[in-house]
Amino acid sequence: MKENSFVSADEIRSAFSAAMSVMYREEVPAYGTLMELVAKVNADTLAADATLKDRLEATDTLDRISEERHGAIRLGTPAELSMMRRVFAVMGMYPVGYYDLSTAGVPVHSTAFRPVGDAALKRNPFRVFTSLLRLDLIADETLRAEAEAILRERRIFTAGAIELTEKAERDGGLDKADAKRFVAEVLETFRWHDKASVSTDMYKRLHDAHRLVADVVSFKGPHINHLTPRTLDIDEVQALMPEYGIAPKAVVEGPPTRKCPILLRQTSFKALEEPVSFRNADGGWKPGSHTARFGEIEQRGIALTPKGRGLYDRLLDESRKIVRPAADGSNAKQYEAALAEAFKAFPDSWAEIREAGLGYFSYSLTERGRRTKLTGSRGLDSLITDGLVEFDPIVYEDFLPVSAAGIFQSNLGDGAQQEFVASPNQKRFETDLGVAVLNEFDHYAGIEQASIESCLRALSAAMAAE
Ligand code: OOG
Ligand code: NI
Repeated sequence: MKENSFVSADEIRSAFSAAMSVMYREEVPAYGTLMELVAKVNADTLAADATLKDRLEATDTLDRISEERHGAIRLGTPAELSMMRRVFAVMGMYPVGYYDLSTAGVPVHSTAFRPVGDAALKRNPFRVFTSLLRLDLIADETLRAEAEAILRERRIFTAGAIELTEKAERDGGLDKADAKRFVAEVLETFRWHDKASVSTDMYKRLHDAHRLVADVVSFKGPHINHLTPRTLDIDEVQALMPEYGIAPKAVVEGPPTRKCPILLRQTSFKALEEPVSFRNADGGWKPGSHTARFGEIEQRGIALTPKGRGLYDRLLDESRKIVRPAADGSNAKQYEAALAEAFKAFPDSWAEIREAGLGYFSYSLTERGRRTKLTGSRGLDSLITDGLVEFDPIVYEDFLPVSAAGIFQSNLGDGAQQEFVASPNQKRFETDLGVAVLNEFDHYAGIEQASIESCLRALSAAMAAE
């Protein structure tokens, strides 16, 4: 087969995220309502802020706004994780970052499968936050063995999905017809099953160990548990959710409201209680319910350097020492105030953030820069001072462990708070995954460096042409 008949990985990922969106809207109508609210708030925000609209147009991100930015799944076994990695690779999604959630009382560790590189992210940024259950954190050994046995029996990928993944690996891609079939087959893995694969009794025992254990072990597959569109004004969407008949979580996770957004802010509506039938010993079905699926929104800001991230972590920690957000929202106002107060120490202009080396920027030539010929070599700062080069923040494309824990917790119900011994185990995770995860900081530094080199090259090419 000729290589140029292959559909690009970016295109397969776009088709996949669009198909997931349609499926999830059908499965969870409240998610459709959230999407409508987000679209309205985004349109209002753009109409009121011409500068924001211009910058989004200039940095090529305006048409990405209404698309889903991420989803999440929870897997049960190392074999599922490593196969999932191969499936996502066909769509140009690679594991970036390691998140240990045991410290936050959730028995999983995670990575984000996402496109890497500026062009792929611009084409479609869809990512999947992927967690692997850690049965090693469950104390009850009998239950652990039973859960392992149940998970060992299930097959979360269709034969077609496996066959097409192997074909893509062998041939280096998929043609149009295969790509279409691939998306349809892979979608099956993420589908909701309203028939559990365990009895009510087993479900209860798993649930008592941890709600998340029940969510992973009781079903035929890792149903997508939320999708997340991007909003330009998360505070507004949070405030309007009740008017639209959806119940928001108590507080927005991440940094406070700022002029210059940093990292990631996210909130969700609480998971819905949905009807599920459980297996009877006599082969019949018994009605019950399960709570796992929700909708989320995110607002992304600039990717921070290790120095900036260190400052963020310290300030977040400080504010949480003063007020810990309660699940019922009773101290939400106090928490917001403490957070805003602590973050006064984080500069809030792009120029200051850049000068202090706290964030990553993408550099480009100004109109004047494009008409200018450079003689001799000049430093970046003086090119900026002279108005030849300008800079835009590079968007943070990853996740935050404290925020992820907050999202998990608000969707596990108030009684689910549980303590585990902190036990990050990135090595184990990578062994199960089959590869090492990529380092997010290297990625942003690479994009920044490439943009600087491209400016300098263009300026000296103009000089050489004279
Ligand atoms: C994943 C929660 C984490 C996020 O946006 O931080 C997450 C889950 O509930 O499975 O999606
Ligand atoms: Ni999420």
